[in-house]
Amino acid sequence: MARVFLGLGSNVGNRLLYLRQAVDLVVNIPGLTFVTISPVYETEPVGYFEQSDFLNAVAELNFEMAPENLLSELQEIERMLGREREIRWGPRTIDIDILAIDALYYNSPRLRVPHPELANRLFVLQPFDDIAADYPVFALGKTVHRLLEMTTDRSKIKFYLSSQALLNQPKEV
Ligand code: A4P
Ligand code: MG
Repeated sequence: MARVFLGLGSNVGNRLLYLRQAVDLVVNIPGLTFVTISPVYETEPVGYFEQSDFLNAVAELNFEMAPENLLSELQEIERMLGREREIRWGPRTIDIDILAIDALYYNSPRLRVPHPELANRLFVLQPFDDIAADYPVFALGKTVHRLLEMTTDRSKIKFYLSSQALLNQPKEV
């Protein structure tokens, strides 16, 4: 059984609904069990600025499968939630990134673990710190909390919703 942390982000349409649906689909992947999820933060876009603010959260799960199979499952969920979006809005209703898996360092053309941008993103590190401050990201030689203290990302993020309120959100509108 391995421990995995996933980063979830949405900035199109009903962002909270997409987050809620993504969590629901993720926890139903066979071989995966839900452990916890962080609060939701509203975050200004990092990288390219001509887009709306994101809602971001980090989830912890246990799983038993090959990392690339997990990625395939997550990409299938992105497609499922994205399909609706393609009709209505254009790109990016939900993004699911694998942030870290136990002490694994993994580097293939399809998958890099830990996520290469992990240390540079406040919108990941703050929710990650909320649920697993002491988790050692071995490949980076530091705990999540230390990475949060050290990051140079100064983009704006603000608390948006508790994890309990997220889990109590309706899964449909
Ligand atoms: N891939 C490699 N490693 C991983 C991993 N650890 N987890 C590959 C997930 N995927 C991984 O991802 C592109 C390819 O990365 C995949 O085919 C997979 O094989 P994608 O999700 O299809 O495309 P993307 O997300 O547009 O690209 P990228 O480079 O992953 O972007 P990011 O890093 O996900 O950033 N600002 C705020 N505030 N909040 C956000 O959530 N997100 C982004 C997207 C930009 N700015 C943001 C946010
Ligand atoms: Mg991505």
